[in-house]
Amino acid sequence: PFDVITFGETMALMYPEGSRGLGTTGKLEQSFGGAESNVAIGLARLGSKVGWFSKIGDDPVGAGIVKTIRGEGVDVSRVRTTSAAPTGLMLREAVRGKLSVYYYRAGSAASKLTPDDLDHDYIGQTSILHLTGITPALSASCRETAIAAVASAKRQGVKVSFDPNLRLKLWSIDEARPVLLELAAQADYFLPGYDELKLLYETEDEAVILEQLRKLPGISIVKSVGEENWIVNGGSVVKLPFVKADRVVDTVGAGDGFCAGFLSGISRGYTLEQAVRLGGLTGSLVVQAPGDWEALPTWADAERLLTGARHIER
Ligand code: KDG
Repeated sequence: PFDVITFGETMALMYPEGSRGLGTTGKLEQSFGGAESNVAIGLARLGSKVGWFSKIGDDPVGAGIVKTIRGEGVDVSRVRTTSAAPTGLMLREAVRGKLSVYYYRAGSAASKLTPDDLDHDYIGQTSILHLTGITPALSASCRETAIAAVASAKRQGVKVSFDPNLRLKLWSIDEARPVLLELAAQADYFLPGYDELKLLYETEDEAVILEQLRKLPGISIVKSVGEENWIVNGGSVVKLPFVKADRVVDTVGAGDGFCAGFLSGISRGYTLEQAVRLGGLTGSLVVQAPGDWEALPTWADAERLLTGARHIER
């Protein structure tokens, strides 16, 4: 049995060191990233039993991604490989403090996921299925796959966790809105960022946003409402302090780090508030190093930070 199973596209990631832009020649660092595998790695490091699946190309990049994710302790037994399309790629630069991501993923292997790639028995083996709004943005068949996976989870009594992860480079807000709101309505745990809610609900008005969240059947955990994170559960709203990072190097992956900590807390039987605190901590650690998942903590690290235990250098 698994605590969490998740699925979605993971791509090679390449970026120049420091503040050199991509429009010049020079060396690139190589890594990979994908919202759902970032969450899976975070969960595995925190000690949860987790599975991730996707479709990768029959290429060294795809094989390397799967090997590393397996090495992190994530079950990858349901990953599919296709020779009909390559593993996707993203490039990133941070020029004068401004981060930009460039996707080379149209027609990628993961965009070819179809509902037939779902192993329903596998989905039935987890307590929580986690997905993000990136998957339905990738292709019509990915959208069908996301919807079919949620239906499968619901049929089998598996809880659904959903992070909208709105990516406006993949689809317009008008295309995204109905799909993401429908998935939010299906979720037991809806994990949006506050800025995403403003776009989804077409308002800057906090009271209106709260009203919309209250109507959802599941629990909403809202990240980064200014200096707060919110837990909205029907009539109840709990506002917790946002955990500030000591230093910020690369903000990408913070939301996934939060989801990993939160879901790990839920799997440990934490209260919602405790789980949100753990999520805040893990999210704040991810941003302190380059890469989308590399700085995710182990359970030992997280526990030391949560309890303020002293680090013995030697
Ligand atoms: O949340 C971080 C992800 O956005 C990143 O790892 C890459 O999955 C990714 C995407 O589609 O942008």
